[in-house]
Amino acid sequence: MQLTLIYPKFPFWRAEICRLALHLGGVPFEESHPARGALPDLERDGTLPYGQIPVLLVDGEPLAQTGAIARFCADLAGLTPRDPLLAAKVDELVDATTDVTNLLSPTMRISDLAERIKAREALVAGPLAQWLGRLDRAAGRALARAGAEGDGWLYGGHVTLADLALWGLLKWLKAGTLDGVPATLIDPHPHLTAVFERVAAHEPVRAWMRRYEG
Ligand SMILES: N[C@@H](CCC(=O)N[C@@H](CS)C(=O)NCC(=O)O)C(=O)O
Repeated sequence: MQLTLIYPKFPFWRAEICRLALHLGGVPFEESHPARGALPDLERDGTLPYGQIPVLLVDGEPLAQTGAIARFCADLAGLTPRDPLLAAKVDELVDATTDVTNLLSPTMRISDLAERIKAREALVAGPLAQWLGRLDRAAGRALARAGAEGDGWLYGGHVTLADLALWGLLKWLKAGTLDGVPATLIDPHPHLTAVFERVAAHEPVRAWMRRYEG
């Protein structure tokens, strides 16, 4: 099976969880890094069904939407829990990660710095704080249910898309590169912090991320 992930060479979580899942499972894939401004042309020629990225070409057939692509990659990689409920809980967390991202996405299009910061500060004080609380409680419940056997992973006792998606989202929020979003935002959330640190310390993930440092 020929797999080509279409996304810029940038470790944003939407693409990164797909790349990481394939990498962790030893599934070969290629990457195509579209130029800035190329999306309309790629939509016109049928490569991007909804005009958005990421898209995974599977033997030339475009698969869109982060959740669907990530689940497909995780299935190929053997990272999806066998228990259907746990597999669905993983999907749930990936979708929740998308919801949080969607809160911030409109602010990316605000060109005026002061306005962008104001919009993000309102999110940080309101909906973003509420969503981080929800994610922290969800992670806390999953970690408590997994117990010591879970080895610090949310579901199934091994790394899944749920851990990778949360880590990727938190890495973005903690980076200090989003004007108006303090890098300390996650500090009051112990379960999110635990998941973040568990993934960040996972050697195969560290090895993969070093590719962006060169
Ligand atoms: N619902 C899509 C949203 C993807 C999305 O918003 N991607 C951004 C880049 S991270 C994009 O394509 N933006 C350009 C646009 O929406 O026109 C998904 O879950 O994959």
